[in-house]
Amino acid sequence: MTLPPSPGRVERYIEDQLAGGPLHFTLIDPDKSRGAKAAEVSRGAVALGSHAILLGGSTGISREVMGEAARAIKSAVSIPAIIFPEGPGSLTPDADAVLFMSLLNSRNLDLVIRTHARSSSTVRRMSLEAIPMGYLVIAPGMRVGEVGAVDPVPRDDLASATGYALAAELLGMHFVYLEAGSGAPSPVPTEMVRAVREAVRVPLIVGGGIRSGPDAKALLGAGADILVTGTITEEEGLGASFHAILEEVRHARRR
Ligand code: 1GP
Repeated sequence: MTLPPSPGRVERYIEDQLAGGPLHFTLIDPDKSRGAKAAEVSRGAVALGSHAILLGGSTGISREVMGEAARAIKSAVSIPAIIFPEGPGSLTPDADAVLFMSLLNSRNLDLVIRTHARSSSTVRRMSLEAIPMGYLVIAPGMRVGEVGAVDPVPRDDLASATGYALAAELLGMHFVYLEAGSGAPSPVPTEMVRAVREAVRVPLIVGGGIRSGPDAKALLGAGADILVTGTITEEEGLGASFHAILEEVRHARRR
């Protein structure tokens, strides 16, 4: 019998960091922030205490653009550059890992499992670390809700959210991501984060619509393990809101 592979280097880094409290990941869209710009944003994010860079966002990011961003980031900072994929076309061995994620509440089976079946051998051939993750879109869902053919979980349907999240854990996924959608007017409700946190054992990632220190504080207080922000740096750079969000994460890590 051959044992399944143990968690890879990036996953072990995340586990180690989580032992010290909650984390923050900075989402960069390599189509909007090409190589040097992606490196500059990463340097700033690291200086403020962000723990990893997620590369993704728009649709149709090419392997070349993704690779250029990953290489630039890796030469600028030592935190991992992780692909947050929107399809197999952007996979590159230049990144440290890929979130190998199933869009749990999509009506499109391609996004649940079929694309994974088609791209799994590429991931293995690239020796790209795959981090198994359940990705659950909560209303309003924004663009990912549309392009992902999602039946968004209603914001007050805690039972549905916990059901999906626990199913992901029982299927062997190592992380659950609650996504309100990039640019959502407000983040995933704190009551939902609290309910899911209580239901599952795996780390809980929360993103979409986090724009301020108070947003971050409320989600961390509800038990979010990892906060993801993207729009805030695209719109304001590493400004006051980004500082305030990272300050809340630092504060939670000191507790
Ligand atoms: C999107 O959850 C992330 O996948 C980040 O959302 O752009 O709203 O920060 P924002």
